[in-house]
Amino acid sequence: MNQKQEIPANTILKPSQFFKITRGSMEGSEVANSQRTLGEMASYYMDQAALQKLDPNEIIYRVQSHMAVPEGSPGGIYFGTTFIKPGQVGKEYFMTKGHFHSKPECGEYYFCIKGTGVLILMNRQRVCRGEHMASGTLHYVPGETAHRVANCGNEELVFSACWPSDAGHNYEEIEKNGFSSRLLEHHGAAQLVNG
Ligand code: PAN
Ligand code: ZN
Repeated sequence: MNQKQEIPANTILKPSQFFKITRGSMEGSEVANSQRTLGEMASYYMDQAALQKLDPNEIIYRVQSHMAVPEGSPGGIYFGTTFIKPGQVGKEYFMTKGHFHSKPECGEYYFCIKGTGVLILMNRQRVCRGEHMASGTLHYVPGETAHRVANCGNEELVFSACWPSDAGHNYEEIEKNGFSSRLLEHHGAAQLVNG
């Protein structure tokens, strides 16, 4: 997929990959797609009784990505868009799994295309903070910081990201210990709450 044919000097190529700015969607032969269902993320949510009433096959979020170099290559960068459905498991908003990077010092940019949400950041001391996301917000995720996004709006939340090709994803730590705070609905508003 990533093997490029030799291109004669001075050729001006037609674009082959596309990023639809207003929608965040990506198109092109090199765009990869993945998705996460509620069932795959069951252990991530607090309210297991509420979870049992929902369809485990429901897709909570999907990711499109363009990874121009093999995974793990030093010096490259990746680009992707995440689409998170609106919804809740009990009081907890639909969210991504969240992760530290396997190469923990690697940072990342997130920027919001549409919808509203909160970027939840947790440092190595397990202290969390949030940043509001809405169309046009730009977020820098520093190294050594776990990151997760929750959709607290009524429409799909779409954000794009750019990260180093050798950052990798360490999901295990979050799968085991979670984040120290959750984004919960309280009287109609989103709040970060310990637990
Ligand atoms: C993003 C995330 C994407 C999905 O591209 O991978 O939003 O979230 P999870 O990977 O936590 O399921 C990113 O942070 N890349 O490094
Ligand atoms: Zn990341």
